[in-house]
Amino acid sequence: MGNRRLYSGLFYDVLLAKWSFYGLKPVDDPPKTLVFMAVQPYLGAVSKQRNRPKNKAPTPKGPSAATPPPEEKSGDRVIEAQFLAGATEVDQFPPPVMSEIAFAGRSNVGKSSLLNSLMQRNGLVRTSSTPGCTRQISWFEAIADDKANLHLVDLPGYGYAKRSKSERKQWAHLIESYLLARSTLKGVVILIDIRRGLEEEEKSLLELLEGDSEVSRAPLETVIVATKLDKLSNSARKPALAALCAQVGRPVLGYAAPEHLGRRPLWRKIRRIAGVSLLEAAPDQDS
Ligand SMILES: Nc1nc2c(ncn2[C@@H]2O[C@H](COP(=O)(O)OP(=O)(O)O)[C@@H](O)[C@H]2O)c(=O)[nH]1
Ligand SMILES: [Mg+2]
Repeated sequence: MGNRRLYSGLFYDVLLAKWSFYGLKPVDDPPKTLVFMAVQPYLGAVSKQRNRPKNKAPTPKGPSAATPPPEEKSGDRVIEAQFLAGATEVDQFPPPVMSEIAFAGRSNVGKSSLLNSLMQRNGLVRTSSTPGCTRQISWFEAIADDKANLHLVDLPGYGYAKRSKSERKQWAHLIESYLLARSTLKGVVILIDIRRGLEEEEKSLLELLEGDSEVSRAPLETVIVATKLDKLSNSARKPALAALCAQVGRPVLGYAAPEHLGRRPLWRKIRRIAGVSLLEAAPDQDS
């Protein structure tokens, strides 16, 4: 600022000197502040020029510099998720209009938490520390940032000892009607608590899906996910996953819902199974 005043003072003196050189005298002495205002834009340009670091080109101006690059749509981010329908009876099933991926596992295995984590929503699927709360099949819709649409289906938990025999029978009928006959069902994710390993219920579920039961739908893929990985120490995780892998005789994906650990590989896998993958060539990475 001091410099600017000095410059404007000098400019004023030069102006007066020029006038007197031509034998002129200013009729009205122009006030110094007016002269300062007149020369200020030039002084600004001079000081900007002086402050610019050497060897650095001036930043280009214009619309291209102001517009940020378009956001990359990886298909991994869920931009919309909602509850679609619930059914406790077969005749309440919604019409089969979109590829579906079902999630099965014993009560308290972490199914609701994993679904919330996958859909990147807190509390969309009700979680509970009391086993056996969910008695209905629930359909959810998740739309990814590349507009891919997936229907995720939460199956009621099994293996809850306090259920009556008739309730178990009703459960089996509901589940079997869905798993064996749903025309849009493309894959089933079976959740197993990493600390419990494979138990009778999971074995019979695999048998139901892959055995010679009478099915009226296309063949589907099964995915095994080990939940609550964070309950094990870092060093115990790998051996536990390897042991479960050997037990089920196929690859196992690990998951820890609180940290969303394992989300991306599972999300990409179910997208591929549902036939809405844009990422065939992209390698699976942990999130
Ligand atoms: N530490 C940990 N707790 C979990 C995880 N997933 C679920 N839980 C907890 O386990 C309990 C049952 O989870 P929920 O998702 O309701 O299980 P669901 O009955 O299979 O649907 C809840 O208290 C959750 O907070 C996980 O990955 N890590
Ligand atoms: Mg649940």
